[in-house]
Amino acid sequence: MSPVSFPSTFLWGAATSAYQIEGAVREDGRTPSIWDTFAHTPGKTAGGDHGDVAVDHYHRYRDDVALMAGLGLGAYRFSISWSRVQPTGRGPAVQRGLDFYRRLVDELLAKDIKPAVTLYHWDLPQELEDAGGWPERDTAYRFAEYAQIVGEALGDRVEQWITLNEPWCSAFLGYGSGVHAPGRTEPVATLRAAHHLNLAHGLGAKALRSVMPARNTVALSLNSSTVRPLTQDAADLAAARKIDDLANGIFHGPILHGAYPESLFTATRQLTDWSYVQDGDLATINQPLDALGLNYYTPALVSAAGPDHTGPRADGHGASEHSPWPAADDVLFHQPPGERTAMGWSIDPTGLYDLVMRYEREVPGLPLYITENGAAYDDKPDAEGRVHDPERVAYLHGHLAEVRRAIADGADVRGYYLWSLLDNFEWAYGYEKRFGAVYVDYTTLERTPKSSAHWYGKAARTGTLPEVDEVF
Ligand code: IFM
Repeated sequence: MSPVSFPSTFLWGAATSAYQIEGAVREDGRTPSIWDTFAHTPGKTAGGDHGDVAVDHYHRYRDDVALMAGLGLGAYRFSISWSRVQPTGRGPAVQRGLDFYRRLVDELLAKDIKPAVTLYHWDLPQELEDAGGWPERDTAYRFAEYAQIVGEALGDRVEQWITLNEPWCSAFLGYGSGVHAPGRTEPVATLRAAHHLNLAHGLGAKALRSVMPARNTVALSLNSSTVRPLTQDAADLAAARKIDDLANGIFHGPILHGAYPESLFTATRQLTDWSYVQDGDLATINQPLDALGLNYYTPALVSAAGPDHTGPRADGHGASEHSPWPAADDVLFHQPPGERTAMGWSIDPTGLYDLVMRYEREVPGLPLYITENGAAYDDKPDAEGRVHDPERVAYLHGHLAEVRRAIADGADVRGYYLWSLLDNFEWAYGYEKRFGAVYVDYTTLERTPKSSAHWYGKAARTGTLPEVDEVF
């Protein structure tokens, strides 16, 4: 295989999120988020796992930054815990909470690692959920207030800003299938939540810009799906179109183009009249963006279910008798052929290429970042304590090569954030699924870079992908 080189300005990063790594859930004024509540509810996470300690990044952040610096990474994407900053989800900020992020950013800058802040990675303050959560409009205004506070505190030293991470998961898994916090299973609330997350993005972007230097960039990260029809039959194409609207159009439509797809309204008409979309909302949501973040893991393969189908409609988003997809009982999800990761997700790097090229065409001129990509495997240390993860190296190589192909074909992809820097709390799967390039021993919390970390570090330092079988 020939070497694959990237532009010299390409950003090589790693990503994490607050609840998945920080721990210290009761320190310095932090209060419970919906994930604290959910994870402590029996039966909601594998093994009853929770983020109380997680990988203790709150206390070990200096070591974690040093690890990144040692590998040669140029950027780090992390999220802010809202309830560390505003324990009730409203009102004045707790400076001790903000101070943690000031220290983290200073540490990153001192090591020449560019910080990228995500404001919301799924951990809504519990008090806001008690007031109705994302299905309620007020949550979007609360988010704007929070965005302004964080923008004021860190806008002088953080240039890259991301409002929301994967709002699809917040809405569809949190309020639809209930496999994520807050665990509600209400189809209409799912669509209301999606709209209010969109509104929060627009209001948040405006709030950030009102307090930050103009050089800073504002984006959001979407887990945009590559949705493939099982066949080219009209019914399967219609099924793919419906899922594309519910996965992509519901966010990209208003955010990038200022309108929801008409076909989305048609498909969900039996559930809702969308009257919660108020005058002026679409203009607010349709803020100019400086970049778009794409998170990609696996494509979706769908077909029409047929009137008599009664079997499972599994879509790889966790076990629930409730579908995350409102008004889509007529759609079936299929396991794509080929190899899978430990999540059961099929490995298809061309899905990333297709996604990038789609958005290059849909929003030409808008810089793109891969803000998450990676894989879970059942990693274990060998007798010498080393962790070899050739499958992850192959996964990263395959996907990065497709990013490079997209760049060669004209896509403006500026950077890539590996998910994830460290093994961490994988939501409903608890600590069972390891996504890290760095292995964490959950008894001692000791960190050991896996071979993929060394492989990726070399890619970052040289701007060229090492061979997949290079030994580290
Ligand atoms: O761990 C998650 C992350 O929080 C959001 N994107 C997908 C990852 C893997 O499931």
